[in-house]
Amino acid sequence: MNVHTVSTQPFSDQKPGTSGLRKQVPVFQQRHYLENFIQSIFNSLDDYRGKTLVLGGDGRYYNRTAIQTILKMAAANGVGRVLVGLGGILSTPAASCLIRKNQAFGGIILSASHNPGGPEGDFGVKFNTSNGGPAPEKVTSAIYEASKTIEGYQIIEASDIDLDTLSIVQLGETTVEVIDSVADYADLMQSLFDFDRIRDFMTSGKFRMSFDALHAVTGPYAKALLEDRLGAREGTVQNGIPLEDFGGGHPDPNLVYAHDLVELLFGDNAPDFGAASDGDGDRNMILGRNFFVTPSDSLAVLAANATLVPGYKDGLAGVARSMPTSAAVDRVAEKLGIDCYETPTGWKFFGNLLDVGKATLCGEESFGTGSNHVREKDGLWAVLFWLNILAVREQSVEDIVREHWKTYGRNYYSRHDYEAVDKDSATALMENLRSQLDSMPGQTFGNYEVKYADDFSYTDPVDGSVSKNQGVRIGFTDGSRIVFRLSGTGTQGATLRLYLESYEPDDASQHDTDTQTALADFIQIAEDVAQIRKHTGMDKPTVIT
Ligand code: G16
Repeated sequence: MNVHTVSTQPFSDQKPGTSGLRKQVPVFQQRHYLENFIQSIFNSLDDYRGKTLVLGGDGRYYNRTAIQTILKMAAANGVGRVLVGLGGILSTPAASCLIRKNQAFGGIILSASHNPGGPEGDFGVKFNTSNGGPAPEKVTSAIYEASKTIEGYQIIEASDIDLDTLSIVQLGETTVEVIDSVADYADLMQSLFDFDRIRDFMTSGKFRMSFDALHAVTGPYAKALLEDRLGAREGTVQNGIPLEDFGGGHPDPNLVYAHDLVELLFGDNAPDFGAASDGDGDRNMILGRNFFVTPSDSLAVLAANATLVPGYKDGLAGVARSMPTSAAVDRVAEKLGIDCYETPTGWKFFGNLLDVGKATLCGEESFGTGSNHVREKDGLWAVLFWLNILAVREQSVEDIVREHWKTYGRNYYSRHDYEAVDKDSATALMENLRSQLDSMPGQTFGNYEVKYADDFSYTDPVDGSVSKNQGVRIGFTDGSRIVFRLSGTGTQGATLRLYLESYEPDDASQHDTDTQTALADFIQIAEDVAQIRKHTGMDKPTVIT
């Protein structure tokens, strides 16, 4: 085998963020940039030689090039077997499923998630560990440390392999298997949900749905599951062919970027159910006819209805949500008498809770929901969960959510994003907020009294690790809340996220207010305490979800 050690110099910017290393494509195209990071992953691990690695990505620009390089580096570094998705395609949850099923030591997933793709768009590399989940902070820190001192990387000289044919080939001592990207994942879904019942419902003539894959990775998965296995009419899956630039769109399933689906569901003769997923298939948006389900409410509804679904019929061990996610699921947990955990933003923080069985369902306001079936959030899983509930309850999405609010109360919730803000200005805004925290408790703003104000810190209940500075929270005595944090996934400047939440108890007459109107007082308080306009130079958010 022809192994070369190529001399290189460290790059100073290879610190993984909320979800892997995400940069603009030209950054990854710099000489040795990708190779340095991949070698740093291998250098930070022990005990992987001779074992299995899962490899694939969301099909965005640079996916195929990177896969060929990584295969040759895996061979040079002594990986025993690499499972790579056909065409280089693997959704993030499918990769997690494969890692677990094949007892792989980990997976490398190539994706910048919901960020746009194409030659000027974003690219990313995530490393997942043997439980199938995103590498925890201690692993990403070790990779970063390795990237700061790297002097060379190893690669074999070999021809590119054919990624478009199911095959088993040798690359040096390493076996490379090009595998079906969809089958194992689809089988796992079929083991969790009542496919017979969903199929009957889907073909009953009483129900119509539309799924928008946004030209990203879920197209082939959604077609196989919804149209082939569940009998949805052909054409249910829109934009189902993954494209390198996602058709020029922004593969983020929210009200702004999935606008075609939103228009359809809010238009005349709308279908009963609409859903979309993101670049790498881990996010989801759920819509009913003329109705948007917030991700926080979606998590709460899934938790409250879990026993209707075969895979969860025995109930939930516990639930978990990220700190900025609304407390809607907390109220369900309280009623069910199960624990509810509040973690920092980032799916990696759910890993330990899922591994030791403290939580069964997890969710985030950023359109992520999932369970212990894999160790990633899972867009299509959430869609199938909703379909299973709809098939059993035979009510509209809106009726199900309204009944939920009647039982548990409504957590009005919204997120305001200020994108591409100057980094120093964003840091100054956060510092200014932090400097006010000690004096805030007891202060009143209009009708609201501050109960607590802090910078969220989390101690993992399983391994005791502590994660500090995870977002500034200002909580009021009536249960309302404002949270500020800077995104860890953006690639241009800084993105300020402002999360707003207010609680209206179980009086249905109070559940019809427009969300931004219901939150208007808190939007103003946020401006007063953080001086967002002054610091960002913007007079309104760039995205409201
Ligand atoms: C990633 C993480 C999520 C997180 C989200 C938002 O999602 O996996 O756990 O909630 O980023 O992060 P931020 O607010 O820091 O931008 P994805 O779908 O981009 O992998």
